[in-house]
Amino acid sequence: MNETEAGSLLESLRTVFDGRLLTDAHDVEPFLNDWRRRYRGRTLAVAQPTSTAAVAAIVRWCSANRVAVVAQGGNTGMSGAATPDDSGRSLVVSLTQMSAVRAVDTVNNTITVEAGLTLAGVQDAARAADRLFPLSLASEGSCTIGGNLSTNAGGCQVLRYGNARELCLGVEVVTADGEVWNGLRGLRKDNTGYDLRDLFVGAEGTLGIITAATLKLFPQPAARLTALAAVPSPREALALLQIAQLELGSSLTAFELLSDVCLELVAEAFPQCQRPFAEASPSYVLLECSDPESEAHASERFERVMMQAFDAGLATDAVVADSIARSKALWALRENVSAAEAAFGKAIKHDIAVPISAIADFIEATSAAVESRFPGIRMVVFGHLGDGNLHFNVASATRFGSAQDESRFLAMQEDINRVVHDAVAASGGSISAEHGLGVLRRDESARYKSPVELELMRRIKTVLDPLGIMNPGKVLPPSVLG
Ligand code: FAD
Ligand code: 2HG
Ligand code: ZN
Repeated sequence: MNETEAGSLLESLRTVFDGRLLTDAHDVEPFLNDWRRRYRGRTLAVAQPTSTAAVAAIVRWCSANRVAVVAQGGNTGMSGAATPDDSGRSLVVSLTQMSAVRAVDTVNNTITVEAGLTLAGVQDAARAADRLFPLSLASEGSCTIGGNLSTNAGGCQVLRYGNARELCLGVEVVTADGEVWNGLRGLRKDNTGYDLRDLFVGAEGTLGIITAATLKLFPQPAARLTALAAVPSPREALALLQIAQLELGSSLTAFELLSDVCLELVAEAFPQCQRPFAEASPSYVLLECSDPESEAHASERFERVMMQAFDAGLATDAVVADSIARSKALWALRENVSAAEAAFGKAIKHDIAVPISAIADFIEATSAAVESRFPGIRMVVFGHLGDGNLHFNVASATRFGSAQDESRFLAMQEDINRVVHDAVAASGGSISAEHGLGVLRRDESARYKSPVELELMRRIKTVLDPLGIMNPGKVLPPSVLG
């Protein structure tokens, strides 16, 4: 699009939206790249509405002028879904100025918030009402609840509380033709036909814009205990999971796997975050127990788990955090893995789910297959073992010496994906457990879905967004949309 056309479109947009509109190249820059800096796009401008009515007016204008709408929250997504394409005929609609807490109901145990509130903001508002909002991601200081719902984010507490979809009772949405659907129901039971809420959750902004949500709240646990156990391999980690689930039941709120490479990267990038053991171990498990009674009760139960693990030779060492500071330090080892990996250079990421029973075999066989076929790489394997979700990332074994080195490495992505994703499909798994498809996994996903599933998705997309203006190029490939 040339400058004159862009100028007259912006002038026209101004007649329906008098709020904050960023057009200066410097101001717009942060909205044009994804967190991993794998994608870059262009935009007409960045609109920052402060009300649902303003979002609706903007989308109506986009629909009338055939301008694409790219909703953006904290821009922390891992699949390039919030980055506009390079046509320049997209408007980024940033929701971050819509961050009000609309209501807290401690009897119904619900909170209603605007989409641009950060996840940490939702957690804080819940805490202020003596409740827990359990969704928990390392990006929680920047990601927004609208982005969490639109990606159906997972994180470190899914084992006990479920993913974003399971925590959401209702949504308010601006549809692709600029209508407002108020679906902010705080009901645990509602069987009145097709579940529209669940269409918008996980849609990555391709069906509408979520402007507010009603979410479930839980009681705050009386105590939280965190431990890091050194284990010989993921197989022992899996056996430890079974013991922990039997002993702790629903008090087991996190069960995260880390390979030693992950801790090596974290220690290098964050010198204050060192392994708490004298000797390195091939793998580690980070466990969290949220106890409804007391810290003493939690400790007792945790001790039983660890004694059984040592007796059965499943764990070789363990530390239990005896203070909030120590617990935070253990969590930092886990939460800093992505940032440490990124500091080392770009990685080829896989966000896979397989049945938990298949996970140890999957890690062993698929790591060996990738390592033997692609010399010069190293596996960075970590994730939410308790949910059967691994970040099965492939990084370069050495730092990139030049941009060409990096491109050569990234050029292996398709071949590496084939090995990993074929193994996932053979295990009955999913190639995106929690990060969504965006552009990164759009074509990969279409490859593994059945024609019937793709056709149903195509029909949903074309009915809800007949002009194809909602985040085009994401989730479904053009070959499917026709
Ligand atoms: P954005 O990145 O801005 O957008 C993501 C997608 O949602 C895009 O398709 C966008 O168009 C759409 N969108 C955003 N807001 C709206 C809206 N209001 N209405 C409609 N569509 C919208 N993810 C996990 O699942 N688990 C993790 O453990 C996890 N850990 C992470 C750790 C780090 C360090 C980082 C950087 C990311 C991590 N993520 C994780 C990924 C990311 O934080 C999540 O996907 C998060 O849910 C994205 O929220 P956001 O507000 O940043 O969304
Ligand atoms: C996590 O679990 C996130 O830390 C990010 O989902 C995973 O960086 C990744 O691959
Ligand atoms: Zn994750």
